[in-house]
Amino acid sequence: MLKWSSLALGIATVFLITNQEKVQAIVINGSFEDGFNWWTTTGQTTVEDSSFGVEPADINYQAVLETLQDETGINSSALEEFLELSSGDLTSLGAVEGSAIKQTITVNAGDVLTFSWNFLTDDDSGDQNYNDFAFFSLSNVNQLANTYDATILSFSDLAQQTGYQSYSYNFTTAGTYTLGFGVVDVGDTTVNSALLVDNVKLTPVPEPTTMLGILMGMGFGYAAKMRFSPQQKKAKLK
Ligand SMILES: [Ca+2]
Ligand SMILES: [Ca+2]
Ligand SMILES: [Ca+2]
Repeated sequence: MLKWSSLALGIATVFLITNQEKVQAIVINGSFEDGFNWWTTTGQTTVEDSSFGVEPADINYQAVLETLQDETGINSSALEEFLELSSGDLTSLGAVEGSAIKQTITVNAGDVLTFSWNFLTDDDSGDQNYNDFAFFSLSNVNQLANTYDATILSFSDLAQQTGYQSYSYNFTTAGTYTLGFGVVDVGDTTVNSALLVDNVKLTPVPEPTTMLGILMGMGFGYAAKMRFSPQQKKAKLK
């Protein structure tokens, strides 16, 4: 009886503290099985199954972002604005136009973002002036691959690919972020490249506050024991 009440108090304390401090860190529809619901898109973006010529990394569908074959694409300055980047983050890298998707996420320090990606290109000229690239963004641009990395033959409409790869990112600072994925034409607006994205996930990691909660819970439990122990002894004697 006594032990259970101490335990319940401890658990309640942990629950209260973790609930106050932690946010629910989640990417909704991160596998694109529900189209682009919960995502915002710009440029040429589609959700494709294996008939695209590449097997999705997770279940039946994957996001496909392309750099557009015509010259009416989303220019890089507009992409910077869309992804809430600083002016010049993409244009300074030679990016001319492209496509992107984004979702707002709220994370705790220690949460881990993981996703699968595959970069495809028709631009296998080996010319660094037209070195299209794919990236993901939080508050800055993180390049995933460029045309030199796409060394595997692709059976889609695009000639070369990197193949699906996994990426993992650890958040060191809690907060609300704009998570973006993009692909850009570099140097000119021609010769298509694509970024395939699938299985975007956030894995929560216990915070130090959880440990504090457990320790405080243990403290309360101990205090309760000290207070009620004599009464229990008395009850036992009766
Ligand atoms: Ca999927
Ligand atoms: Ca283009
Ligand atoms: Ca290009």
